[in-house]
Amino acid sequence: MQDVVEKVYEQVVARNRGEVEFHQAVHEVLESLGPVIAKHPHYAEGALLERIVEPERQIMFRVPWVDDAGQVHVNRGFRIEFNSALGPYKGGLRFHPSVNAGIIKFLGFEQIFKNALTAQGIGGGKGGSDFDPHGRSDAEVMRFCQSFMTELSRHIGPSTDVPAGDIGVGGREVGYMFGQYKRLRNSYDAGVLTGKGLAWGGSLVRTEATGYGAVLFAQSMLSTKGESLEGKKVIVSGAGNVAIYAIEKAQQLGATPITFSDSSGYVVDEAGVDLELLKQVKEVERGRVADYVERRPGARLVTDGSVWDVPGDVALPCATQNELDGDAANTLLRGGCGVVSEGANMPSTPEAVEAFQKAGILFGPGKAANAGGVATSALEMEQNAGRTRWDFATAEAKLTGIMTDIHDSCVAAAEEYGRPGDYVLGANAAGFTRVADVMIAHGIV
Ligand code: NDP
Ligand code: 2IT
Repeated sequence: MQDVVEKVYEQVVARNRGEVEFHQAVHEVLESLGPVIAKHPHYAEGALLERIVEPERQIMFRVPWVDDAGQVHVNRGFRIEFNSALGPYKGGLRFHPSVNAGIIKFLGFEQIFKNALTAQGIGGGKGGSDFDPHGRSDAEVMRFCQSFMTELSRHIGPSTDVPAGDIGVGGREVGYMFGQYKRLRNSYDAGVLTGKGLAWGGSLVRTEATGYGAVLFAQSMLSTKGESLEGKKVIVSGAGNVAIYAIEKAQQLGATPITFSDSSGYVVDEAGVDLELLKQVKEVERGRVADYVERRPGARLVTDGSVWDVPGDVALPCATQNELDGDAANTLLRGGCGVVSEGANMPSTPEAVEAFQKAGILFGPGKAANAGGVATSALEMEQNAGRTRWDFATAEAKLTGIMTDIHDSCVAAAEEYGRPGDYVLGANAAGFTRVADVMIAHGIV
C-alpha cells in the first residue's frame, strides 16, 4: 500500500476499533487506489480520502417490540448515511443477529462505489438491525418492522435516503415498513423504499435483479475470452433472494447450477437444481434446505465441510461476507473453477481474492457483480417519480444494459491503471473516481 493511503487506513482502524469487516472493505479499496493516485495526485488532496472513509451521518437507535407471548425485546437499529455526492443515500437494510456497526459500515462503504458504478445518481448508505426474523411469526415481524420504522422514518425520504432489502429483509418486511412510514407521514411517498410489491409501486425485475446481474456479469467476463456459460457447471452458495435468481438466470443461459446452501448446510443436486421446488421451499414455505432434499430424489444434504468442496466451472457466492476463504479458493481452483462472480457483498476473504488473482481466473468483485439489485432499485425510483410502470422485458433490458456498462467500465479502468483483467482494481478505480470528482466539485462538505 502507498504511504498516503496507508496513513488513511491506519486512521480508520484507530477510529473504528474492532470493526474488522469495515477495516477489510476499506483496505481493499485503498489498496486499489495506489495506481490511481500515482497518476492523479489531486485525489489525495483536500483530505478527500479522509472524508470518503468517514460516514456523513451514523444513526443508531433502540427498537423495542413485543413478541406473541407478550414478552418485550430490545434490538438495535442502524442507518449509516455514508456518502451523498452522487444522489440520495441508497442501500439495503439487513436483519440478522450478527449485525453490528462495523458490518453496516462495511456494507455502506461498499455501496458508495457500487452505486457509482451503476451511473444511476445514487449515494451510498446501509442499515439494519440485529433482529433475527428466523422462527418469528408474521405478526412479530410486523411489530418489529413498525417499531424500526417509527424511528427510521425521521431520517429517510425519496430525495434523502431510500432503503431497500438485504439479508432477512424482502417483500414482506418492506411492505410492513412502507405501511408504517405512510401512516406516520400521512404521505404516499412510493419512492422512499424500493423492493416494494408490484401492486404498490414495486418494479418488475427488482426481485430477480441481483442474481440475474451477477450471472450476466459472469457471462460478460467469459465473453472477453470468447466463452459463455453454456454447458458450465455452477456452484452456488446461499438459498435466498440472490442465490435463487442467480440459479434461474444461469439455467436460462444454458448452465447447470448443482448446489445451494443455508446456515444449516449445503445441497448437491448433480441432476441440476429443481428451481420450482427450491422456490416453494424457500420463498413460499420459508423452510430449510433439508426440506428440498426430502422431496428430491438424488439430491443430498451435507452438514459438514463447505459448498466450495464441490467441483465446478463457475462459483457464485450468494450468502454472506467472508464465506469463501483462502482454503476454499484453492479447493475451487483445484476443482477446475475458472470464474467467480460475487452475488453477495465481500464473500471472498482477502486470501481468497489473492488466490483467484494469482491463478489468473475471471474474478468479479461484489461491488460490480451484484450491482444489478441496487441499479434496478434506482429504476424503481425512476418509475415511481414518473408515476409509470415498465413491463418485464423493458426493465430487464435496462438491467442488462447497466450490467454490460459496469463490466466495460471495470475493464477500461483496469487497463487505464496498468492491470488489464483485474476487475477488483477496475471496479474500485472506476467507482472511486466518479464519486471523488463530484466530491471535489461540491467543495469541502
Ligand atoms: P436472503 O436473506 O434472501 O438470503 C441469505 C441466504 O444466505 C440465506 O440462504 C441464508 O441462510 C444464507 N446466509 C446468511 N448468512 C449466513 C451465514 N452467516 N452462514 C451461512 N449462510 C448464511 O439475503 P439475500 O439473498 O438478499 O442476500 C445475500 C447476499 O447478497 C448478502 O451478502 C447481501 O448483502 C447481498 N446482496 C443482496 C442484494 C439484494 O438485492 N437482496 C443486492 C446485493 C447484494 P439462513 O436463512 O440459514 O440464514
Ligand atoms: O447490497 C445491495 O446492493 C443491496 N442490498 C441492494 C440495495 C438497494 O438499495 O436495492
